[in-house]
Amino acid sequence: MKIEDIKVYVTNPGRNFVTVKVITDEGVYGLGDATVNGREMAVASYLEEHVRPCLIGRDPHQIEDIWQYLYMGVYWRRGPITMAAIAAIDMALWDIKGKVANLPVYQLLGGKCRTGVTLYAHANGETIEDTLDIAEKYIEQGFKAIRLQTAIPGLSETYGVLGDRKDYFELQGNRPLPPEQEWSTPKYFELVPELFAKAKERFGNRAQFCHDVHSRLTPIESAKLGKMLEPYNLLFLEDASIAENQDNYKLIRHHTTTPLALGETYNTIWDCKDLIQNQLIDYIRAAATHAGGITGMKKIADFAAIYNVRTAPHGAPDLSPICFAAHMHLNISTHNYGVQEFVGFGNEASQKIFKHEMKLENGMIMVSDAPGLGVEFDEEEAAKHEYKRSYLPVSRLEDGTLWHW
Ligand code: GCO
Ligand code: MG
Repeated sequence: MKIEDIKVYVTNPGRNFVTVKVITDEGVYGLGDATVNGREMAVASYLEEHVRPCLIGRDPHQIEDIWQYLYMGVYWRRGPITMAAIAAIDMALWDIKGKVANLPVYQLLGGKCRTGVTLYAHANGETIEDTLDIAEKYIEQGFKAIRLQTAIPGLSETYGVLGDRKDYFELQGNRPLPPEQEWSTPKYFELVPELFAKAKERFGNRAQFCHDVHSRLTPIESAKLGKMLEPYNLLFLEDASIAENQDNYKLIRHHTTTPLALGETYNTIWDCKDLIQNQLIDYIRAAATHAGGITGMKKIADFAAIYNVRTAPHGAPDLSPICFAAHMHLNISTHNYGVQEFVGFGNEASQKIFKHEMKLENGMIMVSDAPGLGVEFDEEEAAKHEYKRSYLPVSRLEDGTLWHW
């Protein structure tokens, strides 16, 4: 079997997705997700110009060798664009292998370790009351874990909280220039402990809660927040501080027992090596699309297992259903899997493009037994939704100082 062609599609059913199709000379093809939010055309061009010509004629079954060829074999290793391109090819090759074997990918990864994949849902509200009302609906549907985010009083807009102004799926879907948002740690600190105190009061232990700081705090502020939230037994506190300097997490860890999660922007095992090895985090949030596909994720998960770190893959709307499916196969077959972020299956237009049989039951995904990854991509539907340049917002302190993502 040989790789005959590689096609790259950029489509915007409300937000941009980059999809790769690896076609073989035997008619079997595989799909992969290469979406890097706000940098979609960079990955598409990397794939078309720098990856496609090198892979035509190769044996698609040699997944590890092709992974190393694109990673170790190039002078410019790592980085989000390269690793998303590798990821998409890798997912497509696993998809092909599964289709040829007539087995779902999780069977090739070792088979099921659990009956279903536990998810956490998002409750994003304008007020604490709104947030908890949304959380209640998820608890009634059977979700056991929920992320709580509330708009910060006194700031014009809080990242990720849109009330009913816009669907979360389309958040940042069509912003041709980066919008700007404010940040204030003192205002945030007034709100967050109260949010979790009220959640605990209202729900007791009917569900576990987590929270995403989107790296807006300094290490000492993160340590303080972790301490303030200890009485509420969070599932985890995510991206409290940026960890370019991984020593930041030594300081945070030293001060708090609130579990810490990090790594949705990480691209390789090297980005999280020190954090995992020094047991400075509890959950690694790497995603298949951004950390080298199924092969890259397996390397990270196996390394994390020996340090008691569990996986909690990123599941924001900017990862396509192909990435989500790849996560399902990994999550069901990885012993040190923790929890999967879930924001729904996308809007109607997206569901017409990406078709699958993943079933949501009681806050869990029942993984599809379809051969390969189990996702179909409708090229005609995709062609109806053209790429639109779009950016995430930029964050500034109230005095105009540019601030962390
Ligand atoms: C998450 C992420 C998202 C990101 C988004 C950026 O945990 O789901 O932090 O909220 O903002 O993926 O593209
Ligand atoms: Mg996050």
